[in-house]
Amino acid sequence: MAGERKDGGRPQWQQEGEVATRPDDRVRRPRQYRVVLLNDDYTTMEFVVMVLVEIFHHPRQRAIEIMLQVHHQGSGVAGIYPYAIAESKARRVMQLARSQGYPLRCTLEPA
Ligand code: TYC
Repeated sequence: MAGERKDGGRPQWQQEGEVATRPDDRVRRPRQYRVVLLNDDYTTMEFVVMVLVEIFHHPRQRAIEIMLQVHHQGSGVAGIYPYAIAESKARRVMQLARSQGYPLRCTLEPA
């Protein structure tokens, strides 16, 4: 019959008699976001290390490395999470910083 298709109109990855799986599982993975810490001249190194340990659960030695990366390079990745978690951690960092009088800032970047 004119216009009839053997594949029933299904996409190539879901032909008749085959299991319907996506060609690449990555398309189902929720998007991840980097929480990026920014350097400033006033927040103490110890406060940044404390934030990296308490909010991002890094071991102290790793927290010191990340803090020094931010201090020397201007920014550094504190962690990578789904959006809602990344946003919540970034908010907590800045609320805690403000409560102590520090200007520490962080931003989110698509990973
Ligand atoms: N540059 C700050 C200082 O010398 C330390 C610092 C590190 C501040 C990392 C912010 O995200 C930051 N006291």
